[in-house]
Amino acid sequence: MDKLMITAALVGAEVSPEDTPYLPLSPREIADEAQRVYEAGAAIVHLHMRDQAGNSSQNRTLFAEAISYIKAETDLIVQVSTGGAVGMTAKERLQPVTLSPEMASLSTGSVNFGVEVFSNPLPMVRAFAKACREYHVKPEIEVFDSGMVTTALSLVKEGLLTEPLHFNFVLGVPGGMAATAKNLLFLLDLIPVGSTWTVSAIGRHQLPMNTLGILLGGHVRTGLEDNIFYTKGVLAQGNVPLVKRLVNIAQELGRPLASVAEARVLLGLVH
Ligand code: KMH
Ligand code: ZN
Repeated sequence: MDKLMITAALVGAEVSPEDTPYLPLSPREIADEAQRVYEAGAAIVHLHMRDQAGNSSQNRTLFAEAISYIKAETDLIVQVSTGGAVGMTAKERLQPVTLSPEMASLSTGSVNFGVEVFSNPLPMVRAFAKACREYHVKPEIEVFDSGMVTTALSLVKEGLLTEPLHFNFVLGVPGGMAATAKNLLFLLDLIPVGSTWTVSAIGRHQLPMNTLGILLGGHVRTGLEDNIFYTKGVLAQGNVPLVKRLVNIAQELGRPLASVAEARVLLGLVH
């Protein structure tokens, strides 16, 4: 098995500061949280931004500020969100890609997202994949349902994505694929040999699916974007306790952690 890469999804778009007081909000707070998860063992940070009112924002300047702090203070791999929040326009969502971060998320299909729709029509997905190529950004393909793997493979045929692909299976979104072991195994059968993959899951599913990902030789994403609780009814006091718990589980299971330099090699970010 490869060494384990941990991604920390620090803030997300949907969690509200009223849900948890531990959400980092300003670029400075997000960068401070990035430094803490780096020290705890994360190799990648998945970034969303918030405006001064705490609402989700894809503003380029906010991303630029946070990324400049993170780069100055850590060696972390920065992965910006192109998902933003439900309802944002393609133009809004693409802004942080123009900063040429090392990675960006790329959702390859639409999905019901609770009572809303996270809309990713094919022409938009193609445009996002082209932008990633133009700005030399490695996409992480966000898979909420199995058709999104199929679409990613068709984008390889179209020349818009290049193998080896990196997938993130986001399980347990209400409207998307449920967070079950069977579903994860089914998805793993669909991806090309040589791909890397990580697993994220929402709420109480986060810990068991992350643990399964560690056991299966995949990689894991944790963080407040996906789950704000440490245990039932007990808030996680920031992203660090969630990262530290995975570091401990990996150690107990005999799976060594990838350094950030090793993660860059695993993801093909350096040659
Ligand atoms: N906020 C979700 C609608 C991504 O970052 O690319 C989309 C999302 C995925 O968070
Ligand atoms: Zn996200």
